[in-house]
Amino acid sequence: MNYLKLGFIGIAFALSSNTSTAQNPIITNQFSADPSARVFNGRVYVYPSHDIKAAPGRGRAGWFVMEDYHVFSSANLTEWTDHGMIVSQTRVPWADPASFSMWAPDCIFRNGKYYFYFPTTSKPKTPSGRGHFAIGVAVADKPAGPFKPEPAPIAGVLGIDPNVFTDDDGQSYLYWSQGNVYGAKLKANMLELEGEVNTLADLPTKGLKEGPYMYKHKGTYYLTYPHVENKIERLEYATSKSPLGPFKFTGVIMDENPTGCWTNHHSIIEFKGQHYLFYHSNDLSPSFDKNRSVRIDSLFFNADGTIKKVVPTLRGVGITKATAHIQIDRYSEKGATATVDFIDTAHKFNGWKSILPATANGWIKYNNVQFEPAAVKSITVKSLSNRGGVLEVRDGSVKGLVIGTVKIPQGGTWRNVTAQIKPIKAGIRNLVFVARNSTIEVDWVSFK
Ligand code: FUB
Repeated sequence: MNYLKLGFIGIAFALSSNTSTAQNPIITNQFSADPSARVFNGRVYVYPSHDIKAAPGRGRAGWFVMEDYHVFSSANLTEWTDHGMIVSQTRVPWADPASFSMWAPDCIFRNGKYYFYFPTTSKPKTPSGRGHFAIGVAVADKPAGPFKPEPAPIAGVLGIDPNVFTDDDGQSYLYWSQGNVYGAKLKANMLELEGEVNTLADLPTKGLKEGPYMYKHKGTYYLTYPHVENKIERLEYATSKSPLGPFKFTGVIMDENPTGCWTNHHSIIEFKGQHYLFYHSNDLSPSFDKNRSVRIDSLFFNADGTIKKVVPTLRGVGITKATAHIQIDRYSEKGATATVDFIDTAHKFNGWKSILPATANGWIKYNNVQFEPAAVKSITVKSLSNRGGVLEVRDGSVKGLVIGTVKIPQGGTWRNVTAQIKPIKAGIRNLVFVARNSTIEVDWVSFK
């Protein structure tokens, strides 16, 4: 990919808060990409890039357009709070304020402060000149800011996609990319390089590599990175016994995105004993892959230290409360004739619906729904059915016990239909939804 050197940026204020429940993608109020996930104070914070649509005077049509960053957090990986904009291209002293090139960031806690690293285009040195990608730092006392950008970018670093890793001995490292992948020690102040820049050796030489993310697991250093082995990026990893290599190519974490989204960019965390891969696809913009959306799926290490390939899902991760609006279009499994579409193709941020035909394999399954000890007595389904139908809710499998039968009246408009259900024991259940009589469209279901 020929990344243009555009310019830009800004600061950080925690603005309005906005919490919503989501599966994949996890952020549905805006486009988001390049997620850097971190665990701070028992919560997961995600620092993504923020794609927007180009408009006259706002970025370049057909390319990445990115003017600021938001931060999001969650205690359970399903309910996400948007803490608002934290850094913008107009508030970084050294950045070109009109370059719309605030690409993949990272954030790390050190010395009692939160250091937010971001690439953007520097101000051109002459009126007719061009800036270049540099990496800046903004510092905060809290993970959601306010962040104050440093007056100048990190000296000696040209490139994109910063990632910071602190080893067990307290030494921090900065990784970034620009054709190759680079790594260097950081001084304790986290704002300057200490010593030389290393080109990380023994990675694939053919095809773009970018977005490095260092992860240490059981004494091994995993340099993980997107790489174009074929036509678009896939996520790979190389391992070493040292944070600056040499590395040995070890495997693929995630294959190329089936939607054709050209980029992928990721991070890995361990949270409450489980590893997670944060990555992106283009769920909310299927026909333009520079308007992306962040996803999460579980990641597992094999006993020999290799990583099991992660298969992208819509269900994503986490337990969904029975009383939430359960978006069954983010399914765990489905029969061949069940489909998913946008509720309103002109307004994709309104989300998706499931379309369940009354055929043998028109079912959809949604796993890991938490029913609390206080018994739920009814289910409400936001649905429509042009010819009228019956929605069966089954426990566990397509042939499982029917726990609810909801008569969906004939009509082409969405309505909330409530029906009594059989008693359900407290615990985590997998639910299957089956249409009878005719096709039923479902926006969400919820128990009460
Ligand atoms: O988001 C802009 C660029 O696309 C990132 O910096 C790359 O890693 C790729 O995801």
